[in-house]
Amino acid sequence: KQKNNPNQAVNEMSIVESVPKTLNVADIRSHFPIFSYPENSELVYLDSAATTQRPVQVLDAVRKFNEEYNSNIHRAAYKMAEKATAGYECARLQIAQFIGAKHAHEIIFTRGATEAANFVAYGWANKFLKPGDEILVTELEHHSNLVPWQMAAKRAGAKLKFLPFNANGELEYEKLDDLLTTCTRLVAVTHASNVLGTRIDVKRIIDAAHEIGALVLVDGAQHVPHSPVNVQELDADFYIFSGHKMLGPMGIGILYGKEKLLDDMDPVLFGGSMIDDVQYQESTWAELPWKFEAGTQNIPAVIGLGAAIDFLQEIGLENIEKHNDSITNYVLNELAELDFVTVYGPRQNRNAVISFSMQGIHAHDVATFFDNKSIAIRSGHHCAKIVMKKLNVASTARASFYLYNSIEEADRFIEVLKQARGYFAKWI
Ligand code: C6P
Repeated sequence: KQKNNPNQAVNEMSIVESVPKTLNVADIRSHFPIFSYPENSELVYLDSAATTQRPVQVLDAVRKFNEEYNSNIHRAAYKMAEKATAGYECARLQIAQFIGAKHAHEIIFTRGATEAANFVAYGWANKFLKPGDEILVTELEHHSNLVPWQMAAKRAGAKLKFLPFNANGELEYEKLDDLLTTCTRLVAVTHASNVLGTRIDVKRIIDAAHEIGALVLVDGAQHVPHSPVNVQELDADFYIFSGHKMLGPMGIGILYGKEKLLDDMDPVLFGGSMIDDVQYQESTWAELPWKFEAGTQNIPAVIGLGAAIDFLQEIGLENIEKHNDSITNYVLNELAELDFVTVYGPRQNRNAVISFSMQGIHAHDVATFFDNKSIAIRSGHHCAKIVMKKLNVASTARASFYLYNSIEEADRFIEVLKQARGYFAKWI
């Protein structure tokens, strides 16, 4: 079932009256075929921080490309390939506008946020990082915005330093002044923690880093799907995120970089499409953005990501943020009543990602119990082992909510949590 205008849903009251609503969840859900698939009739999907579901508009855009104009871009003289090229480049422009970039050529397509971080770690750090230089990361980073910097620091003989978080899950911003030195070349920081939900004041970090001449890479993988972002207002030097966490297809991500920085960087992948000229022993590189896009790209995924952005914009990121905040507050209030649950992360100013432990029960057992009740949550270290070490746990269970989750689903989550307590009681 395809509705034409998801925007109609905005600001309508939903079925549950007790919580302020900004989205009509039932209407939103009707755009997501996965929820009407018979096998998923009971599904409560609470793992959107890992990957989001896709609306029919995105699936259609990908299918249309494959069925109607599948062809390679930038290299053919026939109309169908021109259409594919136009779709691909329009999506780039759309993404540039979506995150407030100055130029479309500052948007580089990658496989995901992970590959985008690695592009900077190889293309920028390999070229500019010297022995004795410093990179500052935070203890909240996902491995994708940590391990590339560990490796880059090792390759260059540079030092990796950490901005800690406190017991509340907030960064200790007051330590920035001490940690940023004249040797700091790059700060790599997440915009929102995928474990604790903490929203980071990246503007404060960017301003402090720029004062001493360091660059800042922001990992927006958990921020872009949930809140508006403007890379120029932030003055971020690099900004990375993944399409599949924002209703788009898998296998597509974005590296945003300021024009001058991308121009100065070396390409990371070499081959077709990224050259200007090729001689027997030497080659020169195409201009931005193509210098970084070697080989045939994931063209349908780019076009699908464009459709995902259309969908998000029709609903409005502000409305999505309000909806997520209201569900998060609701669940946190309910959890606060349960003495057998430990919730990690700040109480306020946080994303709809709720990591928790149940007294005496392993996180994987909790997740399996939920799965048996058709509720999909994640358990494990969430690719953030430093966070786990700091919390002194091996793993947590994690429920994450998005625009298609309802208060009824939140209630079901709480109800099953209570059932789990009863079920496991005999072993505790
Ligand atoms: N976090 C999660 O369940 P990729 O895999 O490249 O699309 O995204 C990596 C990534 C980078 N930064 C942050 C903050 C992330 O949360 C993620 C992906 C998923 O939390 C999978 S581990």
